Amino acid sequence: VNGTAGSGIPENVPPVSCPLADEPTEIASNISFHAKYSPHFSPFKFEPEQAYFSTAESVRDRLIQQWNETYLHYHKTDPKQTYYLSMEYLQGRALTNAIGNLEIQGAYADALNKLGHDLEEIVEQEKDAALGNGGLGRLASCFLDSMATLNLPAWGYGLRYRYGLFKQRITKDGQEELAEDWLEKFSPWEIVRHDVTFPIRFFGHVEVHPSGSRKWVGGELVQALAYDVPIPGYKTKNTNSLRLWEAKACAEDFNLFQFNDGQYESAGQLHSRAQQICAVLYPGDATESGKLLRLKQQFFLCSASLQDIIFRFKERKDGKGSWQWSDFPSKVAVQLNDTHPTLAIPELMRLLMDEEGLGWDEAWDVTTRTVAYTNHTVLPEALEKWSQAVMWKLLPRHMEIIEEIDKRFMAVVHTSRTDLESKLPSMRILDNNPQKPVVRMANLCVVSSHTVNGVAQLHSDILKSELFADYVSIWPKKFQNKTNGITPRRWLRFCSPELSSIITKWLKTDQWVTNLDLLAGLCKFADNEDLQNEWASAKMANKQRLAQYIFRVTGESIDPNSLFDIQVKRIHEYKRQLLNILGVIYRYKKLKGMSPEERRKTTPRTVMIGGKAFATYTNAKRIVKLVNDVGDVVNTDPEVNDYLKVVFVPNYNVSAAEMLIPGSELSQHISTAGMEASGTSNMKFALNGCLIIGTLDGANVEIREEIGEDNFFLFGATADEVPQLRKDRENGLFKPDPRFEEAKQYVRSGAFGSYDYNPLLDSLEGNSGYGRGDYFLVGHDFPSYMDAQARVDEAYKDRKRWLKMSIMSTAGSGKFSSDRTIAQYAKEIWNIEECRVP
Ligand code: GPQ
Repeated sequence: VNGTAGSGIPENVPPVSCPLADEPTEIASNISFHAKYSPHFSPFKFEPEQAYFSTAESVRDRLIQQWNETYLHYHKTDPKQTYYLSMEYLQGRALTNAIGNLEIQGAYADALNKLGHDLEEIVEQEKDAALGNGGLGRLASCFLDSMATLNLPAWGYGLRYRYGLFKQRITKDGQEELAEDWLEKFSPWEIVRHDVTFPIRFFGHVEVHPSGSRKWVGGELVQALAYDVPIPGYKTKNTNSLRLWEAKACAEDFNLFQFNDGQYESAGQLHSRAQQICAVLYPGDATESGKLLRLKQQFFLCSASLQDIIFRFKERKDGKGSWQWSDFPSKVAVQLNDTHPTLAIPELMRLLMDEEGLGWDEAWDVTTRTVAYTNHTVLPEALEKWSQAVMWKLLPRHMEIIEEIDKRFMAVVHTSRTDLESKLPSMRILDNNPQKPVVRMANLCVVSSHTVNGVAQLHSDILKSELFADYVSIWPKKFQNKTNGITPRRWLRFCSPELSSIITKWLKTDQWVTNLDLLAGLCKFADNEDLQNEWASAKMANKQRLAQYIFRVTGESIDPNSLFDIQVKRIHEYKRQLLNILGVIYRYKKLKGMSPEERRKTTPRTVMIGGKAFATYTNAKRIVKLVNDVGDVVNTDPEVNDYLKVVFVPNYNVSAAEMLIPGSELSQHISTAGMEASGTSNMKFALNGCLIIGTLDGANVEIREEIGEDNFFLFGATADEVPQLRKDRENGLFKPDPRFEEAKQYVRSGAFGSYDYNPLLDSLEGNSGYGRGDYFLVGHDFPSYMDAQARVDEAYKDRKRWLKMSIMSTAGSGKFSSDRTIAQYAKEIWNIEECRVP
């Protein structure tokens, strides 16, 4: 097991002593050992790239040691374990995080100096592992960090995409997408487990035996092969795993006869088909083949992970007396990260019934006591629905099982809840609309999970009162809230060492890194002049570092004395980057109309906007283009550019966030109320002493409660007002603010170039309908947004007041540690406990 002594290696062979010294000289020899004997590059070259890979391999030696100890300890103790199933992980870089968590940062920096390198430069060599799109994927990665730090026996399961999230390049036409080759060289953070493989079936048919038992046979088989990524906890030996599956064809699938006959393509057909499965994160689903591939990916993750989970359940029980399937839920918790891994439900049912011989009732009892589901959105277009026809073709046995679950659910309502009969058509799992029969994955999750949770209080309330309201009366205790969180290690301790030292100094402890509530201790110093000065100088250092970064990636010089105002997140109409840029446009127009004297009285600002637009999302791409066009005009306008700069930050990713967030002073979280389930960057910004301008949406509500309403720039409609505002609009009752009209008109006039922005602006006009009639209420919220921005400008002029607000933001961020979130999942959903490696 894991190649560890004590699990297969004969006792009389002494274990290899691993060179895990803490002295910089010894670390330097270990790094140079790897440079010499890990055969990735030609010898005699030790440039930053080689230095990075050898350093990573040297750190990995330590991780493997801890990892094996963790594995053995869990094996011995046999606690209940959690398996987190997610189609996405946004891990970012691993080196700084690993040496930070192991507390060997200083020694490694010294060692690299001895070798003629600089740690800060070396860490920049690493490519981001971007196996996710945005918030949901980054949340999964923060959760892994907290699970290890809290010594919880908990694993992540995901897919090893060959190409992660695309790389964004900005051209004169706007966003261009390029393949992101994170494995171009190789990743030192993954270890292939050649002994961990499972067969995965697609297509085929169901065979019925005379006994009545059913079996899925035929079709095509591919192998799932495990790659493990170590997840070290902070200041603990516990090192968990993120297991990523890769798809491989079986050797016998290669048709040597055809190949030797010169038919090269058909000879390797099954191989290339297997490779497609993990080729890219989120294959475009505009075509039928794209949809089928995405469904294959989801099933591949679920089937491989569940076969592995069942294998381990049986394995660790071996030799420890008898075990029963009914024990499974007391040893295994499976968490579904949104509906993407829903197929885990029918797959677990299938494995239990068809492979292990359980009856329906027993299998259903085990499944429903094992699986829990997290919902991350209420946007109707993001609720997954799979065509029944496609499902019957790809997964015939699973469709039988889903039909049976649906039938039994209906029977329960028919017999015991006649009051809900009229709701049944929308509550059912199958939507048998003859035009387009589909499976509603969220409904399948709600019916089959023991717990369903939302990701912020407001979102969880909306789930209970709207999306899942009809189910609440059947299972009132099933629904919970787990407000999201972020790891304070990556998002403060490591990305802002300057601010971290100040916090440690004033709190007289560094315990806040694992007990974030201690930050509240800063409140009583918020007015203290010494703290304020130290705080300001750390912020300034971070702003300068950010300014250099912006210069490097855009060529634009920005002034660290201006207010740094940042909005970075996926580009989406509901997140309203358009509201931001229209506000900027209005500000620009006013500045242009001012006398030089008046301009000097304004608060100089640098507005940074960054984020990726989904490749086929036209309006999102238009927004990216507009921000760039506005930047081109404003930044080259000598009348104005001392007072306003607009920068589009290209290729926003985890590493860019680690640079942007510490250098921010104001950040925008301005979604239409009720539409952002939680948001998590809002928490990262607040933790770093950045003030928020925002709506009462998602976790903003709780952030404002924690840091105090005086320290939050609030504007906009509330979630309860939104439906009525949309109705008013349909009834022609909306009266636009003249400032809003002026901003739009300015764009239409061609002030920002000849690109046709009319279709984008038209989405803000009219009276009704999604994408028309200003569904996202940009026009409604514009005046209150501009008023809030005016309050920001005023507050920034008062340095003392601003610094106090900044300190209060950090001080009030304790609740938003993912350690708190994960401790709640562990206790209230998974029922697992700490299992600390001695
Ligand atoms: N989210 Cl359903 C994603 O990033 N991707 C998705 O597919 C779905 C949700 C986000 C959501 O929009 C944010 O409000 C949350 O903060 C985030 O998930 C994590 O819960």
